[in-house]
Amino acid sequence: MRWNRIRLVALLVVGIALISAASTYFDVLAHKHTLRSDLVRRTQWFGAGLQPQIEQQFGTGNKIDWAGLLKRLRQHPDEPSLTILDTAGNVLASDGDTPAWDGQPGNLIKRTLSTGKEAGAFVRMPPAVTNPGGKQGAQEGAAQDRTSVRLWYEDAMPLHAGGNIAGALLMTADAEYIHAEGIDVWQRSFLRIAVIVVLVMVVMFLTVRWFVQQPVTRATEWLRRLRHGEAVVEEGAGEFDYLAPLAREVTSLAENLAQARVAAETEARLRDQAGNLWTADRLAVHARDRLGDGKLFVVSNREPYMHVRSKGKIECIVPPSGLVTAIEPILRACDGTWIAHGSGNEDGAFVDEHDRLRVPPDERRYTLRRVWLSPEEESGYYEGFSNEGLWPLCHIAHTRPIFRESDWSLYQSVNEKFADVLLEEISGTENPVIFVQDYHFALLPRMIKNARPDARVAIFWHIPWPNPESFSICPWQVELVNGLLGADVIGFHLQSHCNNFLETVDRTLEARTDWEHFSIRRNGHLSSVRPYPISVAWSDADLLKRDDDGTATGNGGRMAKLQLAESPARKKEPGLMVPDNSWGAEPSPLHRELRIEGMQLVLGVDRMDYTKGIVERLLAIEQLLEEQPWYREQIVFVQIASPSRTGISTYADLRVQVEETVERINRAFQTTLWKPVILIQRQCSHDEVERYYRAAEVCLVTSLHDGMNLVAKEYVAARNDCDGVLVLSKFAGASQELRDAVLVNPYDVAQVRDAIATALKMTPDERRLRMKRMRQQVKEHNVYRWASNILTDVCSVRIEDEVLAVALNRHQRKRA
Ligand code: ADQ
Repeated sequence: MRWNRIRLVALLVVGIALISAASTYFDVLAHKHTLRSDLVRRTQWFGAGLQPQIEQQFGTGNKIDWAGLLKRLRQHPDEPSLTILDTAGNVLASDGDTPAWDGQPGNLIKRTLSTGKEAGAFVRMPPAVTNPGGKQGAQEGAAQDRTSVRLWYEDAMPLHAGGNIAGALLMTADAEYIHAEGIDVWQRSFLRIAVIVVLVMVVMFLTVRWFVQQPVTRATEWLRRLRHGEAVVEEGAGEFDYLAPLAREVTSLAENLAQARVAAETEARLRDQAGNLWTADRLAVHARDRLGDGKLFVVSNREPYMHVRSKGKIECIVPPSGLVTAIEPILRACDGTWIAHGSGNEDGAFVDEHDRLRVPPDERRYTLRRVWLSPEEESGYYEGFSNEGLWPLCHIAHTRPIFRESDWSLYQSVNEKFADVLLEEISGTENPVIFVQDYHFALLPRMIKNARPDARVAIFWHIPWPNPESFSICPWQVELVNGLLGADVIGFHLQSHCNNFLETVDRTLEARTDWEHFSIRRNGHLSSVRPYPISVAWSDADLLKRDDDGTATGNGGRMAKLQLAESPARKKEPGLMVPDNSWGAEPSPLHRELRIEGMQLVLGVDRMDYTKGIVERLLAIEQLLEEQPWYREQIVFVQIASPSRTGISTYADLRVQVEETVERINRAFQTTLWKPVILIQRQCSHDEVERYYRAAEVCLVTSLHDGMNLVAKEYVAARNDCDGVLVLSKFAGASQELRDAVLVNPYDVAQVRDAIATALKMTPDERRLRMKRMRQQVKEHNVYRWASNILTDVCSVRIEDEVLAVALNRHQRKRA
């Protein structure tokens, strides 16, 4: 270390010296060059002025007083000394200082006399050894050190008489001052440049120290603490801010490390508990075990990563959907492929020539294959047949389904398009496992199975399956059911949906339904029909906590204080009886942000969809405020509604109806400081929605009909303080599992009104007990378990040997 420092200092010193010397050398050269040119020019001008006067003397033919002439011509001692020579090079006269010139014509003079052209040169000679023409010069020269050599500039100029060369004029200028000035420049420049270089080095040193060395030292310390589990990821991320790519890599490394630690701890704990809890990592291991060499292919309408341009910037976003949470760990584990509609406005720019890209963008663990749809296809297949036809057909919400021939034909052709893409993707894979999502692809399983009987196919139907009478109004029910029966596993949320499906099959086409094993055999192929209640993720960190320890994180600490506190609003109306339900006296940050401190937040989170019962819950809030006035200025209802299927008129009408109802309630009850309903109509981030879940005292899920409803489970999962009350529609699939919610019939407005009041009045103990039980349910039946159950079932499907042989044969023929 010490040696390194010495070497560094030595290097700096040598470097500074070399840079300064080189730079000064070039300065001196340039300066000398300028001085020399200047001297040459001045001497030549001087000679040019004298030449005619001297030539005139040659022309007179009289005896010339050369010494007198030279005296007249050279008036100042600084001017070059003059020597006049005849054509043989003999000195006729000389004036002033001359170098140690031996009186013989030098090369310069010879050249001028022979060519008749002016010539000049710098020479080094001792001063005035011989001064043939001038006494004064000879005396001064003798006084000097005769051995010292000086620099001179000599210039020989031809002299003419009668058109012939009559002699030459030699001018000799002392150029020694050029040498002296060079030394002077050396001294001044070297010092100046050395100081500049030192200053630059000091600035560089400080820059490196402040902006590289110190942050790197702090970041190293942070990484060390992270390795020992003493720091959190966010703490150190800022250290690398100014080195963006490195920052991303190190932060993602740190995140992976933190996740690996949590996963290891969780696994250890799970083993210890011998519990039946599922995590993303456990699902990944399970998937690898089950799939073996096989690969998983997922097909869905919505893609897991979307490239969109917003505010002039391209972003890669994850559309909010529970599906990505559930499916991604499996695809990551087996490097599978997800096939989906490329619906982002910049999606095309991020795929290769096969329309594929690796995702997640910063990890690239599996392949996303994008399928492009024309506006007509989107409108007919997605908005038309799927959302105006199948969606209302399967939801009993009393909205009439619309079936158009043109939509049906586009639904078929888009299913074929996806089938073609899927077949292309699985062409090199033996025994692929295919997991199809939802009602957009009812025909896909049959198409795949026909082409690749060796593929194992599962489809999950995310919405309810209605009773056979309701389903029978669809003109293409046979084709839809037949398409679904191409799958080996058909999944629904609830057992009742499975029952409805089996009954529908019984009444629609030729097939053998087995009610004991819940399977259907058609044309020799067997499909199992099973309930897989979908769920939400449960954070690994939360898995390690127990809800019964009484001091959970989040708002948990708040609860103890709540028992003693009395809401300020309650104090100001002593005449009105509000039961002591001990809701928060200490407002959450969100309460403060919304300026509703001291009030209870009632929340709804939905897509703006008529099946979600948004208008019905608004009516219940209206009734509550009307009939139980003490709740005025006590509660605020926040409805977060993300715009959905906006191109369909039923959805546009619903939006108007919701906005009008909100306006009516606000107009009727609002005061200067209080607005009873806040309507937020936009897609929020997952974190934002979670903040609302954590702050809301009551969450309303009043779907008229819902396959499952993830909002109900998300609310429960977010409440790690074990507080909050869920009011839940009994027509939502989630009500089968969350029995501790306050269950309601959403069509009965008075019942919903009373349920909200019950929730607001519920004692902390009861809230806690109910929430604890619901949390246990969601924790144990989380989305990883959902995915693992389906995967287990589809992977254990037996493909008959003959089927495999046929498929293999066909495959080999194709390859050949
Ligand atoms: P959806 O009808 O879309 O799903 P749901 O299960 O409630 O309904 O899921 C909605 C998701 O969107 C939730 O994760 C929720 O957090 C999110 N969300 C809603 N509004 C939002 C907003 N404004 N901003 C951000 N996120 C928002 C279909 C079926 C359901 C079934 C699911 C899963 O209709 O019955 O539960 O599939 O299978």
